[in-house]
Amino acid sequence: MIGVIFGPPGSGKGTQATRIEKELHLKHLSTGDILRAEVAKGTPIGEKAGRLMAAGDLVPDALIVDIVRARLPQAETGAGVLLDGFPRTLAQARALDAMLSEEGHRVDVVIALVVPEATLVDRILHRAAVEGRADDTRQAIAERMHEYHTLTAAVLEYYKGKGVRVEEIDGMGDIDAVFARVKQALR
Ligand code: B4P
Repeated sequence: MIGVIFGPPGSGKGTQATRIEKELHLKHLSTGDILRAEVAKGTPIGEKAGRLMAAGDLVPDALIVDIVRARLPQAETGAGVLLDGFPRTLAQARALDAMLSEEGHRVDVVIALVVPEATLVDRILHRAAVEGRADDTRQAIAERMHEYHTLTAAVLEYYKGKGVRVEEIDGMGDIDAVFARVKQALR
């Protein structure tokens, strides 16, 4: 099973994906986590990505696609994979389809978390106070929202147009309440 967890910044993709991995045993593959690990290690990828991420910009498609291509086969050996934060552009979605179709696979389901923008900003600012993530500043948040609307939102329409099962989930309420809805949709 290949799933995608989708939504705007701060919608709880990473939060829910962690729960899904633990309880439903889908391997969680988060491009955001991978990039932050590269930044922390100070690799050439991290140096390039870190500047863009801190400004709230997406990193280049080619770099992200290489990262996913290198990790997907290993992730696919278990019960299934849950992609978190990828694909974030139409080019990434097409590249993912090409990668999967080489092995006779496809995206089976997209879980799309729906949360109003004011709540997204509140959540991210709350995280900023707790974790101090470089891209959780007001300016970077505004840029991340802009990138989401101009580049990422279209990915959902792309999957709907291809007839992939898209489950739009109310992402409001506490983490357990959202997870209960996600589980129901994945059943
Ligand atoms: P991500 O790591 O994907 O970050 P995100 O969209 O902000 O996070 P997410 O939606 O997972 O929110 P979370 O669960 O943490 O990307 C970061 C950056 O990496 C991007 O801006 C980009 O630069 C780069 N990048 C990553 N993938 C890329 C790609 N494919 N192409 C190009 N660039 C890419 O939740 C947020 C907060 O809300 C947390 O503090 C959480 O505790 C809280 N929260 C969650 N659910 C809640 C709930 N129900 N109630 C209250 N709070 C909740």
